[in-house]
Amino acid sequence: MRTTSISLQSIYSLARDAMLNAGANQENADAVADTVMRAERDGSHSHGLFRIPGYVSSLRSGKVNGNADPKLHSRTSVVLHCDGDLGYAPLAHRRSIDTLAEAAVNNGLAALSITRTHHFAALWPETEALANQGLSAITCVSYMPNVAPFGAQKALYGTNPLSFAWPRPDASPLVFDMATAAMAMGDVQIAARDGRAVPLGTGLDANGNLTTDAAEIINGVLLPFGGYKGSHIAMMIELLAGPLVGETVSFVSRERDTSDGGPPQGGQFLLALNPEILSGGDWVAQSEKFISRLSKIDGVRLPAERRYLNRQNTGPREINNDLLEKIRGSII
Ligand code: NDP
Ligand code: PYC
Repeated sequence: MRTTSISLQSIYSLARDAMLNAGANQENADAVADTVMRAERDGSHSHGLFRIPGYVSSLRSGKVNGNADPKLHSRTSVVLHCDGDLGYAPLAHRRSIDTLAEAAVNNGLAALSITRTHHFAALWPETEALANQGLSAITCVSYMPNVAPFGAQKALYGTNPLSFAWPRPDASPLVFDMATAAMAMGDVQIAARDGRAVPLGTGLDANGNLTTDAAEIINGVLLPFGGYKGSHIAMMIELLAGPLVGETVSFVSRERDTSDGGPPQGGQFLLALNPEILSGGDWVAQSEKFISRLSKIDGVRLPAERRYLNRQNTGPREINNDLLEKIRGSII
C-alpha cells in the first residue's frame, strides 16, 4: 500500500475543503472535518478520510443537507430531542451534547434522541465528550442491512455500533466503541482494497459460504459478533436507534435511501448517567479499584488505550495515495 505523510492540520483542511466544495456550509463542513481529523489522529482509519468520498457523494446527490441547522429542544427535563435537519451528525452533536450533559448532571440521568440525521463516523466522540463531563454514557446508531441475524444468511441489521464510556476523575475515560458485526464494514472495505484476508467468521460470500475474502463478503453478508448474543445486541440497537427515538430501522432506511454511496437517514440514541447522583457519591474508589485490577491482568489492555496512545503523537499520518488522489480530485 503506497501512502503519503500528511499533518493533522492538512487532514482537517482536506476534509473541510472537500465538504465545502460539495456544498456544505462552513459550520457543517467544520464539524465533519473535525470528526474526520480526530479519527485519523486516533487511528480510527475506517472512519476518517476514508469516509470523505461517501460524505461528498451524498452532499452532491442532494440527499444530505449541507446547510443543516439542527434544532435541540427539551421534551421533559431529562428527555431532549434534536432534529438533525437531514444533515451529517457531527453538527447535531455539537449543538446537543453539552445540554444533554447539563441535564444529566442536574437530574442524575438524561436521554437524547436524534432524528433526521446521517451518521457516518465513529461513536466515541459522543461518549468520550460526555465522560469528560463526569458522566457515564451509552450511544448507538443503526445503518442499512449488511449483517445477517444469527442463523440467517440474509442481511437485516446494520453494522450497528455501540459505544460506552465511563468517567475517571484522574485519567482519560474508559471507552469502548464497537460495531456489533464481527467487523465494521469500513474495515472489511479497507481489507478488500489492500488485498488482505479477514478472519473466518467475519462474513459469508454471496452463496452463503464462510470466507476470508473481504471482497466476497462485501458481495455477501457480514455476521454478527459473538453468535446469537451479538445478534441480539444488534437487534436491540435497531429498536433503540430507530423506533425509540422516532426514527426507523435499517431495512426501512435502505428502502428510502438513494444508494449514492453515503450514509442513510437514521436516528441516534444517547443516554447520559451521572454516577455522583445515582451512587449517592461513592463511586470513584469502587470503579478505580475495578479498573486498576482489570488493567493489571496479564494480557489485558483497556479499550481506548490504543487510541489515547495514538493521540499523543501529534505528527503526520500516513494516508493511502489512491484515497488522497480521489479526495483531491473531488475538489474542483
Ligand atoms: P474494533 O473491533 O477495532 O474495536 C472495538 C473496541 O474494542 C474499541 O473500543 C477498541 O479499543 C477495543 N479493542 C480492540 N482490540 C482490543 C483488544 N485487543 N483488547 C481490548 N480492547 C480492544 O472496532 P470495530 O471495528 O467494531 O468498530 C470500528 C468503528 O466503526 C467504531 O468506531 C464504530 O463506531 C464505527 N462504526 C460506525 C458505524 C456507523 O454507522 N456510524 C457502523 C459501524 C461501525 P481501541 O479503539 O483502543 O482499539
Ligand atoms: O463501518 O460498518 C461501518 C459503517 C457503517 C456506517 C459507517 N460505518
